[in-house]
Amino acid sequence: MTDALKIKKQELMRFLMQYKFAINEMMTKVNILKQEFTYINDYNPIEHVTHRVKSPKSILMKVEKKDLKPSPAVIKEHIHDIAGIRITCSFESDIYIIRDMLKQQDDITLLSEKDYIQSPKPNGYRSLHLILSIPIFMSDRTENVCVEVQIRTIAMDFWASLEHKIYYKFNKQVPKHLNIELTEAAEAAHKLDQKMEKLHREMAEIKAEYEEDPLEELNL
Ligand code: 0O2
Repeated sequence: MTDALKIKKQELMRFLMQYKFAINEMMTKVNILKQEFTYINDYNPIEHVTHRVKSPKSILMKVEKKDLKPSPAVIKEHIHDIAGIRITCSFESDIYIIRDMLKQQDDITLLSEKDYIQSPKPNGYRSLHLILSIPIFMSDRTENVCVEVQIRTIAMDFWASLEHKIYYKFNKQVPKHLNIELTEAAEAAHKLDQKMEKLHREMAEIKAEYEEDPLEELNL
């Protein structure tokens, strides 16, 4: 490797490092919220959390697609999903609870929000996407770093994972009949989410009534 290439590689690694640190910061925040919420409310709204830093290859593909100059400053300004966190919740209402808890933190700035739950994509894709900015304190400077947070239910995640696999299996040219079936499957997943949400509400009501007067249940 030539010296010039070595320097480029070092620059790239340092550039990507800030996204890794941003994910670490966000993961700490999400874990604290999860533990404290569970303690107070006696249930855990988060099923699981995954994260990734976009690979240099995917970043460069996006640079090309968006016709950007491949410089760190330009990439940082225009590509906001280099650091990505996916939070999978039990119920649809939990998604907005998590969103609000993140939004209210002093060091988090909400840059944009796309609600594909209220307005699903034509193929049926549902998820809440937030672009957040958080400060990362490095050895010689503070960087505000973007993190894309996708929040969805287990059913939305199940559908999106399979759809993603099918999409790439067919090299992004999915046969029409499969697309129609996938959209129908997204609707089925949505109905399941609605049913689960209803059950969740009913259970909360029963629990609240019982907590008001536990003896009433025993007819004492
Ligand atoms: P990966 O590998 O998940 O990162 P952008 O290109 O990000 O500037 P865009 O396309 O408007 O702008 O972003 P949007 O709509 O917020 O969606 C970006 C991400 O959402 C995707 O990332 C997917 O993770 C997810 N997503 C969006 N639409 C779909 C869909 O129809 N099906 C599935 N399975 N996932 C979807 P990437 O970059 O495509 O890939």
